[in-house]
Amino acid sequence: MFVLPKLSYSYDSLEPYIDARTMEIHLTKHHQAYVDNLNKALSAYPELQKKELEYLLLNLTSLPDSIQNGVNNNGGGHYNHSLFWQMMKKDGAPLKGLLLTDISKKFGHIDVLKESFDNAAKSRFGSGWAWLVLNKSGDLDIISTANQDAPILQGAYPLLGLDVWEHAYYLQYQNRRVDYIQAWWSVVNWDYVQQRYLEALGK
Ligand code: MN3
Repeated sequence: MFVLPKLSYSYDSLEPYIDARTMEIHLTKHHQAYVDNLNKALSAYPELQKKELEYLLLNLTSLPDSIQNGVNNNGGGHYNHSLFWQMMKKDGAPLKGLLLTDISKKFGHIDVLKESFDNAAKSRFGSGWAWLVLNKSGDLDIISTANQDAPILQGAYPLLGLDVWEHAYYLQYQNRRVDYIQAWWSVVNWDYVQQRYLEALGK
């Protein structure tokens, strides 16, 4: 059975950028629903309940037809959000080190990466995510995914992701997605992003 992860910080830690009530509802209602519905989808398949989440997502088409959508949506939701919570923290340090060097090589400057990421987040129609990933060629790349599709479905390894579903910002920002995106940069946990990058490179 899959379980809701615990936050390593309190609901109000990310204020004033993301308010406590949004964090609480996002984790305990939205993320919890993905976990519950994933478990429900797998309830008739004890052998699948023992698999890792990544295995289930990467082998969707080998799962029983009747649960493929449920596992994609709810398994993807559980996967994406479990990363998302760790990708944020209060008073995170600015990015430095190898990832900053490689971003500068690839994009010219971290501000260019942010602009490109912002565009992916702003232009995602409806619900979805923006991501900084290592794509399947092993290059740093910006992508956007619809709904709860996980980046690993397209062979991309997620380094940093932003939830742009309305439930992630509507209480505080209403329809102002752009203001939410701008504020969110203040709570990015670059140490964690860097750690994921080094792990992906085997360093
Ligand atoms: Mn969400």
